[in-house]
Amino acid sequence: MSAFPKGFLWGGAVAAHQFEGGWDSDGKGVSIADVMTAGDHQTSRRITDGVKPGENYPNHEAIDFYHRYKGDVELFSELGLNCFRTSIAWSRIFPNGDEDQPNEKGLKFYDDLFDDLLAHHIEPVITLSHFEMPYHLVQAYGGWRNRKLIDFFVRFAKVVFDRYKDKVKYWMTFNEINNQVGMLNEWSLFTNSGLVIQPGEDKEKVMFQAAHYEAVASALAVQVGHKINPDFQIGCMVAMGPVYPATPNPNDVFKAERLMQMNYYLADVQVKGRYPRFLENYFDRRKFDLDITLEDRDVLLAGKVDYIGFSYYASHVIKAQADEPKDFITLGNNQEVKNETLQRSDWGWEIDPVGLRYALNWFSDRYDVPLFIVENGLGAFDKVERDGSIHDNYRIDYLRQHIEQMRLAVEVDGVNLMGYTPWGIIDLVSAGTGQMDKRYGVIYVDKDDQGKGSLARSKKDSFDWFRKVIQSNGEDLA
Ligand code: P53
Repeated sequence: MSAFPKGFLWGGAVAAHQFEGGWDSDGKGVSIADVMTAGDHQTSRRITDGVKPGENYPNHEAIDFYHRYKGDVELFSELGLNCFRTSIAWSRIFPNGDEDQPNEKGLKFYDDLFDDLLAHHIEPVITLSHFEMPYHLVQAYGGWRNRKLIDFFVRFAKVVFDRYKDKVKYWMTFNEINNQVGMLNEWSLFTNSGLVIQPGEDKEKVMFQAAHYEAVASALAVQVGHKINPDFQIGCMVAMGPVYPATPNPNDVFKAERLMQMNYYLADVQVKGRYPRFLENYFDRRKFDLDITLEDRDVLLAGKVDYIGFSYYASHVIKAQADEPKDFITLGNNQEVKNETLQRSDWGWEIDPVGLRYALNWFSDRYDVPLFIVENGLGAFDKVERDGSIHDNYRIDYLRQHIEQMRLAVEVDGVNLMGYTPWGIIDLVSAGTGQMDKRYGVIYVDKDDQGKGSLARSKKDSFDWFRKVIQSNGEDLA
């Protein structure tokens, strides 16, 4: 007997802008992902002022799923996935974001994709906004700093909920909505909210305002969605990286706890429908004077999500400073301490399977809603052997150890878990670095950081391994 319930969702996760390509096909507008260049280990991605000739934009072609999806869905089916998490590129449906009428060709693409998935008994799990808002909304409105974005988003949500109401049951509103809180850097402010901070602006205040409008938009979408189809399961999506204290010194312990409260306040807002007290107090003390109306508060309460979707890659360790500031802290503003008990990925992400069990328990204690692990995985270099095979034992080990912990959380801790969709089930463009060679997939794609390659797909060793895991409902991890 499996520890996992019957109907447990086993899938793979991707995001439109990281794998579709076809960035200007069939009327699609420019998205914020289309103006981000490729970076690497050393160099960050740059945000250009529109699409500029001569720059390398890895998302423009990505892995060309837009034109190859039928073959890829065949592979997903062979792998045995019973669900598949992707996102709808907002700029395919509303190319500029502020139109009254949607782009029919964009809608048609997802009709065809969802039909194809369903024909293969693969349930679509759909994120509405995954780092890909229309770029025009940045240029003309300043991104989510502007309250008007709520209407544009809700219009988009309503159109796709209506259109796909009989094809899609599982939804999420904003991908990793809390990255901007945890990192508070140029990249996260842009990818989460289309924010470009102007000289003299307080980025913290701008971020909290944008995140508030997003939370309101999410809550309105939840209400609209449930009206359109009461069977919809609509979740929030947060990035989870547990923060541990470096020592038992209570100052370290308290700092780690405060970082957790801060990093997950957007889960409070979306699951409980209200802000946590410490943050309300912080807004007051800082005199931010945010535009948070009484109506907004009603909307938040009336639009609580049905479940928490979250990503889990790594954990963090933090130490209090001698002159620790009393107030706002983000992980991004703090020196992280190396966790000597853990190994790191090639990109320096700490590999912590037990942290996944910790995370599941943390969410479970704090929020009484089902949980869904919608991203997890190891970004690594893969070597293609002369016969074309790829022996990615490191990836199998990573996934096995995480599934083992997930299983303990379900079996021993009684966590209510809906499913597991490892990230980048097919190799795709990294969000953080824009690289192709930071690979997560069990399906290899022949394309490198320079954009060269045939785009041919092939199976890694992890493909057969994961197929057996799914077939045995998580029992056979050998
Ligand atoms: P990449 C960290 C940094 C960048 C994106 O990340 C992240 C995270 C994890 O919190 O978010 C998610 O591609 C995101 C995906 C992304 C994946 O992590 O930088 O939802 O879009 O690709 C992995 O290795």
